[in-house]
Amino acid sequence: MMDDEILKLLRGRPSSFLSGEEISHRLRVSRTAVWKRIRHMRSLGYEIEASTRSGYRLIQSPDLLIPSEVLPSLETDWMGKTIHYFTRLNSTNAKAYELAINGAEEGEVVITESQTKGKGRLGRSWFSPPLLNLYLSVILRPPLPPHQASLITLMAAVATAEAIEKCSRLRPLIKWPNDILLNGRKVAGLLNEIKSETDRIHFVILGIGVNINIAGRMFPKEIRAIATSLKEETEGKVSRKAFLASLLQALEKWYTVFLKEGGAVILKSWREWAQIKGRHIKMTSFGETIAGKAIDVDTEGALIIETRRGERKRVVAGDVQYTNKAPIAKHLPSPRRAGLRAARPNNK
Ligand code: BT5
Repeated sequence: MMDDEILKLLRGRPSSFLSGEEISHRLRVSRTAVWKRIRHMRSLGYEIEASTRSGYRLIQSPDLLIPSEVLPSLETDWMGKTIHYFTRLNSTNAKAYELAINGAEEGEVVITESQTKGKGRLGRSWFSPPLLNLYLSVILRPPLPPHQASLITLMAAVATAEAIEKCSRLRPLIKWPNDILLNGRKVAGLLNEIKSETDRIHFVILGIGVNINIAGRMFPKEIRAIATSLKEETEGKVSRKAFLASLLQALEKWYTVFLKEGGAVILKSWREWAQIKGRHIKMTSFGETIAGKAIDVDTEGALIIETRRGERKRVVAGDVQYTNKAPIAKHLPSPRRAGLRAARPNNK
C-alpha cells in the first residue's frame, strides 16, 4: 500500500525533509501521485509539512490502525503479523472470510477504520462509525472438530475482557455468549463465523468490535442506553493502537493455551469473567422463551438453565437478559475513576 510506503520513507527522515522527487523515484510513481497520497493522508489526520523547495516532513501521526503504525508495538509471535488494512469495508468478517477461502493463513487479521454493514449475530447490525473504535477479524485454523467451535468464542471473549481490563483498569463482565459489558453496558461484541465439514474445521473468523473512543451521545438512539465505550467509562482517550496490540497479544496467548491444554482452562477463566452461576435469566432461543436460573456453561460452552419447574435446559444460542443483580464487580484501583464515577453500579 502506497501510503504505508510513503510513511516508512518519511519516518526514516524524522528531522529533515524528503523531496517529492526522491519519494516518486523510490516508489516508481509520479510526483503528482505522491502529492495526491500526501493530501489523502493529511485528510486522515497526518500532520505533514510540505515545502515546494524541500519536499515533505512528517510532524505527527494520528491514532490510525495502519500496519506501519501498529506493527512496531506488536509483541506477538505470529498473531496479527499480517494485517489487511482498509479505511472502509462493508464488514471485516466478510473480507476475512473471502481471504480465508483464498488461503490466508492463521493469524492474519483484517482491520478497518469503519464498516458500512458491520454484522452482529442473527442478522443484526453493528454500529461502526469511522476512526473511533476497533473493527477486527482474525483468521484461525484450529485443528479441532466443529463441535468445539463455540469454545473458540469463549476463548476470544476471555482475551477481549483481559485486554479491556488492561487498558481501562476496570473489570468487565462477560455476558453469555459473547457480549462484554462495562458497568452494565455493552462495550464489545463478538461474532464468530466458521467454515467446516463434518469432522474438521476449515477456518474460524473471529470478529471483534470494541467501542473505544466514541462518545456516548454519538450512539444511535436505540442503543444509547445499552452501549458504552472505553472512553466513556474511563473518562480519557484510549490509544486504539495500544488496545489492538494488547488484544492481539491476549488472543495469541489464550488460543495457544486452548490448543495445548484444552477447553477446561478457557472455561475456568470464562467463568471468572462471567459470574453467571446462580443468576436469574430470561432468554429467547430459536423462538422459545426460557426463564430460570443459570447453572453453568458445559464443556462445549452451551448454557445450562434450570427452569422454575426444575427442568434443565441446554441452550446453544440466544440472547440473555439478567433479571437479578450481578455480584459487585471488582474495580482495579484507578484514582480518576474512583473519584468521578464510582456511583454507577455494575448491576445489569
Ligand atoms: C454482536 O452481535 O455483539 C457481535 C458484534 C460483532 C461486531 C464485529 S466488528 C468486526 C467484525 N466484523 C463484523 O461485521 N462484525 C464483527 P449481537 O450480540 O447480535 O449484538 C448486536 C446488537 O448490539 C445490535 O442489535 C444492537 O442492539 C447492539 N449494538 C449495535 N452496535 C453496537 C455498538 N457499536 N456497541 C454496542 N452495542 C451495539
